Amino acid sequence: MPAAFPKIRTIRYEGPDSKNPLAFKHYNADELVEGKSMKEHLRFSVVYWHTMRGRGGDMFDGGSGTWLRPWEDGTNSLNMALKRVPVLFEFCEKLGAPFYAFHDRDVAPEGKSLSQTNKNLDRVVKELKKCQRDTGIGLLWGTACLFVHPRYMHGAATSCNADVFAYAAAQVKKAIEVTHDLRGAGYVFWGGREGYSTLLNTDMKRELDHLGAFLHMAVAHKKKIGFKGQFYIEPKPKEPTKHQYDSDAAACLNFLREYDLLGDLKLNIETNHATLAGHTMQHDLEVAGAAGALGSIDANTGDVMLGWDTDQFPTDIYLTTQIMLTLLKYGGLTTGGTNFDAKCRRESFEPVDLFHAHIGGMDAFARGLKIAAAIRKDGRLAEFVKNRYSSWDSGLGQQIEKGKVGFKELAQYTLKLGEIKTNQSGRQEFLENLINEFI
Ligand code: XLS
Ligand code: NI
Ligand code: NI
Repeated sequence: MPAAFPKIRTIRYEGPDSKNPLAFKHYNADELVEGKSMKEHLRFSVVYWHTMRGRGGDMFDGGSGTWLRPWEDGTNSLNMALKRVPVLFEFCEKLGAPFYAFHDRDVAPEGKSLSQTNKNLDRVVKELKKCQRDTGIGLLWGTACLFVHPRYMHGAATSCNADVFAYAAAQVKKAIEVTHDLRGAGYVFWGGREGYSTLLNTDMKRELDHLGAFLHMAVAHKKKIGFKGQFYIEPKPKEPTKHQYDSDAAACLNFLREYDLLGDLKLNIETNHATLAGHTMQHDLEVAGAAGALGSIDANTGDVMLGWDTDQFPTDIYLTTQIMLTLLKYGGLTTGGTNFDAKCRRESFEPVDLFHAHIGGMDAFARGLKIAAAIRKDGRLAEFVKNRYSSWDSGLGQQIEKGKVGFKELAQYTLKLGEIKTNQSGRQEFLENLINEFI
């Protein structure tokens, strides 16, 4: 098969002074940061859905794609699905991305029946396996598309229709099996339409119970087939439904705790989803990290002026610095990765734009990583935070943390102490300036 990107050679690191748009200025795969290579820290991943399947439609007239993809023949056939596989791997290889991620229906088309669909998937998985073997590129995570087909109009595991729940279970069973077969490092549950458009027709409690039961079945199947990859749940508050049940990191954690699933799933946090929920990415990462559930990230960004999931490539150094500060604080990515759930703008319609987009995202994360490491090495930020809480390190604070005192003792203490005199400045502006020293 002829190369899909014949004019593009392997993207190399040329350093910050390079003016070559097809070179990395900051991402230097083997460079060590805090004793680990950038490649290991960042574990970049390319998504099949935007990179291979997107057409460049938009929110206004979603149907009209603009993207030029010379290797596409205009069909959603099995044959085309097979031809697309080496294109993805050529792209990842030239980019130097060690991983990719997919939904079952991105890689292979639905057939006339579920068994035909499964056969299509098996055929393409064979091809994916071969390409993985030839290139050394691995599967970061697989997932099932439970939101495009009209059968899922009311949701999948939270559908009002039990047959739809069963269909979704059959689909996810297969998707976990092929992810296992491809040695995927993880499997993601993103509740495509698990939510509601109106409460007037919705039994929320029943739907949540069904979602809990569904995930328990998935965990049981994972154990049964011996899949060792990490399960993740991906928060998102809205779009396509008015309200998605996995609305943010805190809601997901509460759900997992309530249904006794906290030991089995971590979170895959996406920037644009966090901002749609009214949080920063760093906020949701901190929430997940504090609960020991920080698993993986979907790297993208929204547009501050637009209220939907625009899935743009991240280029903001402040954003990537904050992300990397929190990731490093919680020990970094292990099974997870930096998965570019992002797409080119509709006007960026040439194949080379895919390279510009990913190179920019990888460089932004490499800079974020280096800046975060420098801030940590400098130590002033951490020291400030530590000192801010110093009243808890000894005396009364320590006794409270150890659970040695109650309201009675605290009231006695306070009556003796009188008014608080010891509050210190929060120094927000000072700290913002400090971060800017490193940007
Ligand atoms: C959609 C989600 C989706 C998941 C995978 O907004 O980000 O792409 O990452 O199903
Ligand atoms: Ni995502
Ligand atoms: Ni998204």
